[in-house]
Amino acid sequence: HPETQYLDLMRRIWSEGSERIDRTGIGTRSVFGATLRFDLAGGAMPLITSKRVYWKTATRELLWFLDGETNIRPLVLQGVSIWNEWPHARYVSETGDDIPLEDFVKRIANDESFAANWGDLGPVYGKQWVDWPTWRYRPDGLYEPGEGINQVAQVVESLRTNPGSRRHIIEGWNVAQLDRMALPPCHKTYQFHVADGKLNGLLYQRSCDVALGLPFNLWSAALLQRMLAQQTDLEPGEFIWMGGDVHLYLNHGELIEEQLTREPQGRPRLEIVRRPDSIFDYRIDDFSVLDYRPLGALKAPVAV
Ligand code: UFP
Repeated sequence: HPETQYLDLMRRIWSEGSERIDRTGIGTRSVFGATLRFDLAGGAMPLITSKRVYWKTATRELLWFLDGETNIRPLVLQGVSIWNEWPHARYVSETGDDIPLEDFVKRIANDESFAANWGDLGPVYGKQWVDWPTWRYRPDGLYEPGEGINQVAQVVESLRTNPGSRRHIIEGWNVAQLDRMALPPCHKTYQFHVADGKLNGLLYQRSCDVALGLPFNLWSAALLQRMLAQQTDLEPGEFIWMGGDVHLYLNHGELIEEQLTREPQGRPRLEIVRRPDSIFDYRIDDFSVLDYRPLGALKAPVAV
């Protein structure tokens, strides 16, 4: 079963990873460099079944990236809470107002100008993917903003017109803007490859929380690949995931020990029920997951 790769990686890190203090202070066991491969033929998806993964949440996040959004408000309004901790932490530390997370999120939902001030994550994925900032010289020697670059649109175009290219890349790692991002991109580089009428995809993830992050990251990357394949009239091929610092947090032990007793459950498939006119026109209802009968959800605290 393809998911065995995920469980084996988890097991190996938990038993052999080097223990180290990380940025969050929680501590991790970590290995450096790991690869997972999944065949997406026939609608197969790397959707973890040994616990329930909220693939609709991950899908809403991906659609939010494609909208060029970097403010958590549109996610909050859809009940997606995955990015809430970061703006909350910034608000508390910058204002000294010790408002509970739940109340902060309510305020983001109900107060548009509060959300504009405090809900933004900086120029994270959405900004870089579809509006990578550029600058140009003016005749007087000063800079002015140039037109943003839509990398996603460019990749769709290059897949269509120049499939053999080795430059089908979507990059999140804008070195000049890292210091303004709530979190520098983890799933930072996507590369696509066309061979034999199939679209292959590769994600390089510099830092990976295997228990909580990776199930989402696998789903989202494979979903993006499926959407691109549909838009470019290619069959989905192989999806390859490569991780740099691949780790488990020491406070995720209970989740890990439980998940490692479990077996993968069946082969979920994704059907895209509509073919939108562009990569930017997908909606949550376009995606239907079949044969997904996971074991129960497993909860653990996210490291901020
Ligand atoms: N992380 C993921 N996947 C993501 C995401 C974050 O695994 O999509 F946004 C985890 C990796 C790491 C932490 O544990 O979040 C980021 O911390 P750092 O920037 O110090 O690597």
